[in-house]
Amino acid sequence: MRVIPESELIINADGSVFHLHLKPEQLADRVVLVGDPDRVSTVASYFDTQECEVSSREFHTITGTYKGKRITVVSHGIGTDNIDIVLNELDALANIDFSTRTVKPAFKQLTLVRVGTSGGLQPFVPVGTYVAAEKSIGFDGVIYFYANTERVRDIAFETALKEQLDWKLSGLSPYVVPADHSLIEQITGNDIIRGVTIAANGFYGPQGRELRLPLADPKLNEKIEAFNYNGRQITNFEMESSSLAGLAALMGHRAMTVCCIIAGRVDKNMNTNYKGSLTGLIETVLERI
Ligand code: R1P
Repeated sequence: MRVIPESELIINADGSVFHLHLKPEQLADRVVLVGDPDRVSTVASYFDTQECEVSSREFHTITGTYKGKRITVVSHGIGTDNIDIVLNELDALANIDFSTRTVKPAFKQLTLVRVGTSGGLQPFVPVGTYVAAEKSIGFDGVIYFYANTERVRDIAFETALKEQLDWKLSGLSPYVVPADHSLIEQITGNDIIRGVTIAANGFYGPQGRELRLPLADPKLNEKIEAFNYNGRQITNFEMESSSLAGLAALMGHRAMTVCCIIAGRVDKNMNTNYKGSLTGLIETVLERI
């Protein structure tokens, strides 16, 4: 059996995993992911009991129970590259024996729901709407570093996307990954729209925001808004859903992202006072996870 070297799976002196600083016994099977470390305390404020709280860099974790369900809430910071760290370390906590550094014989499946904020790209997802990423489009490249991504990607959707967007940004090839279907069914009621979410690899240029630097393709957002593949339109921009859906699917975990729309990118409006609508989404996810 392969023993994973110390440089590949880094375990701290206290027996915790490198970045998250969590120990295997501190992780629940149900995981709520949020970007902002402060939002972890907001989620945990709904817990009936709290068993541990750990902070390391942007990764803030609380494990506790909500109506008898053991749940871990962890912050991942911003960006798909952070999701690579969080997903690999959560998976290691669940599926690697830290004492022998070998993969455990029985696979433990995690259920991972990211609750985020997002910019809307269509009139039917105004500020205040909740949108689940039934499919995620990755402008990042995280999953390309792993083998056999074809088995989790929607290649036909990718082809339509590159054609309709007349994709010309050199060195980048957007990928498309569906979220876990059973989890979408479980979490998404009539109060959550099923959408197609772009996970951009930046907040400004990669989402078509022009401050001082001109954009390589100034028409890209217009083309994104006009995109239509078998009746599916692109609903929103955020920055993590693609690598979350992709890595979780490759690993065998159930994962999805659901976001509260806090900015209307078409109408150019913004709700800076979005915390109320976000707590509504947090409560919904805690009930349904
Ligand atoms: C950018 O401001 C951040 O907000 C969105 C983006 O995905 C990115 O992480 O989500 P969160 O509110 O979950 O962090």
